Amino acid sequence: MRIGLILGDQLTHSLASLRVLDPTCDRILMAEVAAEASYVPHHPQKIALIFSAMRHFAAELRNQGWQVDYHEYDAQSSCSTLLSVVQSCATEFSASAIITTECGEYRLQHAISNAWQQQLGIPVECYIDDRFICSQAEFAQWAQGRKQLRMEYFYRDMRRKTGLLMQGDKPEGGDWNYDADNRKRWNGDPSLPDPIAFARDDIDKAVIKLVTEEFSHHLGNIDTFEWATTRQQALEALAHFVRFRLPYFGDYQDAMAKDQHQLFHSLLSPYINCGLLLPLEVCQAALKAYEDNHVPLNAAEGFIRQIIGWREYVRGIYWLNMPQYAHLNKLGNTRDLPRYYWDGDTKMACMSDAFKTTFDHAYAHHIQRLMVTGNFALIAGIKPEDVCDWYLAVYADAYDWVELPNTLGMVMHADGGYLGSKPYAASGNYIHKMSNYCSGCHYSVKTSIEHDSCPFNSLYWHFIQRHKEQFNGNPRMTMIYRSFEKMDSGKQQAILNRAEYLLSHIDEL
Ligand code: FAD
Ligand code: DLZ
Ligand code: SF4
Repeated sequence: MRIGLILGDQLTHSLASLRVLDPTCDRILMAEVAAEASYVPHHPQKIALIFSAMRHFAAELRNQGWQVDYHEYDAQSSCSTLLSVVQSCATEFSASAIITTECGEYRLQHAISNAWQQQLGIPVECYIDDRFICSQAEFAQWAQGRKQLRMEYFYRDMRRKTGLLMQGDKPEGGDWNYDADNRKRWNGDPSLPDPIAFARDDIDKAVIKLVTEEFSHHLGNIDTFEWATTRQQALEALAHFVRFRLPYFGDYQDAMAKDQHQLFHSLLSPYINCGLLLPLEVCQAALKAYEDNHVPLNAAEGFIRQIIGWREYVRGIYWLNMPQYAHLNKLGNTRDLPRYYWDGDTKMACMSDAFKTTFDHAYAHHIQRLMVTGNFALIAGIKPEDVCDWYLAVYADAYDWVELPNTLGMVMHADGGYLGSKPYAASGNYIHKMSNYCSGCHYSVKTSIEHDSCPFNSLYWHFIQRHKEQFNGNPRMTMIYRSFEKMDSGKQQAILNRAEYLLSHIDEL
């Protein structure tokens, strides 16, 4: 008798390890444990989503005839780690082996592959997680010998591999990428569809009660929990997105609007990451909508690129470079994360809205993460490890393998430009162009050196100047340095002084 361990982000019926196990003689083990639920202070909604989805998945497996041992969360339990639960189950049933599928996170995979077999005294087998389109080995092969890794070229290979939006060996429509069409500001038209809502069953209710009792000291509200917790519901969320939002996804992909956290985004990442939805089936749904003339090419391509492009690319980068990647700090940042990342209380309207949606929904869309809270952390020089811990804690979709490259690489440029060629630093002007935040803000986006000037404006130039040595030679940044040099020296100094003042009063902004 073997034990198949299914983790909280492996809730997929076609999972590799489930395919090798035999329901007539093997057992499945799933466990809610303190070690996983609190290695960072996960948002209560993330814990509730995982626990409830795990319980529903266990029930589905039982209905299919599997013998499932399910360890419910108990703060007093002597089994507070996955290893201790596995050990106790293996002893109880005299298991001959433990069967696993590759973990998403290095932390746990490292422990399983290096220590578990010895600690348990029985073989621990680990199967490749083929829910991903590109395996770790395939990515390593792709990266080998390249001077620079660029998502765009990787993405084209994934298009060729999957055949998504391909006409023979040519990209559909003639171009690989329609990003240039995806930069519209949203002014209320087209109107937003109603969000999808799900009825709560007894499992959801019990989990929400448990999480409220045990994890309310973690940052974030649980009362606004709206997530799907079964595959069936996640499929409904996918269909709802494709029907109502995908048509506009491309055009408004970079837009932001106060009190509108979803806009035309899918909110599917938590389901894809925990296994309720498969990345390929999500892309196929978008492709079908395009083939049915329900959505334009820039929407389908933009959406598919995020999944078979960015999502697979960051995973490849993660596994190629862990564990050292997590400690990179190539810009030498030393500043602590400002207070408002934890309490949301700031006069900066864009930041305040991003924090509110984060705490209320365990979600913020990509541009809020990248160009508001991320951009601020970048230009203010916050320690990358602190920023990464924050992003890992606060989002329902956050797992180290996807959060870390996005935060440390894409946002903080702490890998020195390994993941992306140019830092995503921007002044308030970018936020003003893409949102309606600035008109309701305490600060003025039009000025840089007054007492009420937008903090992003002077911090942006301070960032550019303090990292002149790193970026001066970057051809994509030549224009930026030229614009600063064109300012008279009095203005330059006033901007840098204002930024210095803001940095020394950072918690008060
Ligand atoms: P949509 O805008 O609808 O996009 C569709 C899908 O594309 C997403 O569901 C997701 O699966 C995928 N996707 C889009 N962009 C990325 C990306 N850059 N990397 C990987 N997948 C992408 N995404 C996570 O899944 N988990 C994280 O922990 C995470 N942390 C991030 C941290 C920072 C600082 C930044 C800038 C981005 C992060 N992202 C993360 C990427 C992206 O912001 C989210 O995937 C996206 O906001 C999820 O919302 P959605 O499902 O509505 O996405
Ligand atoms: C995110 C999460 C949480 C909050 N809790 C659990 C848990 O109790 N049990 C479990 O198996 N998985 C959990 N997860 C997901 C894990 O963190 C994830 O499986 C590992 O990090 C490996 O990627
Ligand atoms: Fe954000 Fe600056 Fe605009 Fe205020 S003025 S909303 S701080 S960009």
